[in-house]
Amino acid sequence: MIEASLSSNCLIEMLPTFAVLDSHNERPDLNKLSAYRDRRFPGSQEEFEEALKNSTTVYIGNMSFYTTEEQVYELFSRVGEIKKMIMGLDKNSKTPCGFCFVLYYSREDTEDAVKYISGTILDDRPIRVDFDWGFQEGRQWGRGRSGGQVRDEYRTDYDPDILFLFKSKAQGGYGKLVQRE
Ligand code: GTA
Repeated sequence: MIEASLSSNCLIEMLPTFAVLDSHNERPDLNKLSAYRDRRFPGSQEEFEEALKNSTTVYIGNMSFYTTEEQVYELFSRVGEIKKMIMGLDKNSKTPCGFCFVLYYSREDTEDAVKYISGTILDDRPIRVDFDWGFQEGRQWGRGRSGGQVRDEYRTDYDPDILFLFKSKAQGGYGKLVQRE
């Protein structure tokens, strides 16, 4: 079990999270390995589920845009040795846009990352750790029309972390589509 720790770069609070969180409302979903279905997965639902069962890759969502690779490495290497880490980037600005993929060597470490790290606070945000079917070139880019993650375009709550998506701070950190209303 990971212990709570406070370091200069990274504030981590362990929460008792033992279930996968739903990708829409971030509530635990006890029946599924992942509530998320990648619409670009090149296969059937059965193949997708099989890939999730065997995968050694996790997706991390709801990250601060300011969290660094070093911070992610520091947290996720607590459950096992990391093979590779890929920060999610805005496809236009090429800057971090709130997600990341971590690839482990072992399935056990992958499961521990989902079990023990999902729901912890990293840079003041509860991160979501989800099983992933496997990283492929291209998946590091946000798929939203504005370049970032799709979810940020539909966000209806205020999020100070996404201020820099907009030209002026006065515009605030609501989702892009919400702002146009
Ligand atoms: N393993 O939960 C995930 C996950 N997410 C959210 C993204 N990725 C994920 N991988 C795993 N688990 O490689 C991966 C994608 C891609 C990269 C960037 O991260 O496979 P993206 O977020 O920009 O695009 O992905 P994606 O995932 O194709 O967008 P999608 O599925 O349309 O929507 C994602 C979320 O946005 C939804 O779950 C929902 O919360 C929100 N959303 C989408 N449409 C609406 C809408 N109309 N109204 C409100 N919310 C919406």
